[in-house]
Amino acid sequence: MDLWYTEKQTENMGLSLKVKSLLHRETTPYQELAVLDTVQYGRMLVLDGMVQTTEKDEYVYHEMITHVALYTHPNPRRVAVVGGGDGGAVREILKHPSIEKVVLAEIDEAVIEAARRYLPSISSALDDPRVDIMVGDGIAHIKTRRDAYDIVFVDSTEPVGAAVGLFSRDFYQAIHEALTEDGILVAQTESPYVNASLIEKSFGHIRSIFPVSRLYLACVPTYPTGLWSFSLGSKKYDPLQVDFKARQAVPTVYYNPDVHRAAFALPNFVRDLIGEEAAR
Ligand code: AG3
Repeated sequence: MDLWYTEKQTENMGLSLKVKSLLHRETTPYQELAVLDTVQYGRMLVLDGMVQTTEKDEYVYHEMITHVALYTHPNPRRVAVVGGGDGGAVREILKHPSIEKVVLAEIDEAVIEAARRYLPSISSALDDPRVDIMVGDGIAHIKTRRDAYDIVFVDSTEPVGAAVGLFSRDFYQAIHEALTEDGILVAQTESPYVNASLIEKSFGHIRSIFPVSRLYLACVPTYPTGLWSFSLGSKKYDPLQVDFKARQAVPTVYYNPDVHRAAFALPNFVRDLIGEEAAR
């Protein structure tokens, strides 16, 4: 008998994956958590019915949410990840030799535990001595910091439940204050096909706060529509002016300097979304 899991991504569209087994399921204080073993993508973390990451395609999202800013900043030493309890972003960040401290602010301890137990290839770096795990409200944590981080990554779930505040102007402003004078913010901002208004709003907030703001894209097979956006706000450095020759390459599966540059090439409908007046 075949077992299938379907994420109903919108009212009219879904992603269906053939399931080998259900490894874990629990209701945490924040959400419903499940780990499924799928034929196509290996083990997969699902929160409130939404696919967060899979063993086989996680590298795209985790490399792209991290390395773009990590290469844009000439010497990233102290960084924070808000959300990201699976540890994938932390693993990528620690590939950069300049990193001294990564603070992971995850609200739901059960996500960290499930990742440690069922997704070791993603969570392996959580035990690194440079990582400080802070289980609690990332917004509250960021609001207590001043001039503390070179980069803040917002590796959130969709804007529902506890994550709504992670897309607000207020939070981006607090990140601006928690960053050093040449700091950078990167936030995952969903699909331009089905979350256009979220991108418009979130990117608009970031643009109104940071002197340099850029939207970039990556192809994540298991997320709704497969096309995913990231919003970057920077106090000083422009991600389009990176001197890659001055930097050592880190081992990656998706990211490289050409992909870095190409990720900022936006289709016209995405340009329109963020009101970018570029030559056509
Ligand atoms: N965060 C973004 C996942 C959004 C997926 N949405 C969905 N499946 N409807 C992923 C966190 C990984 N560290």
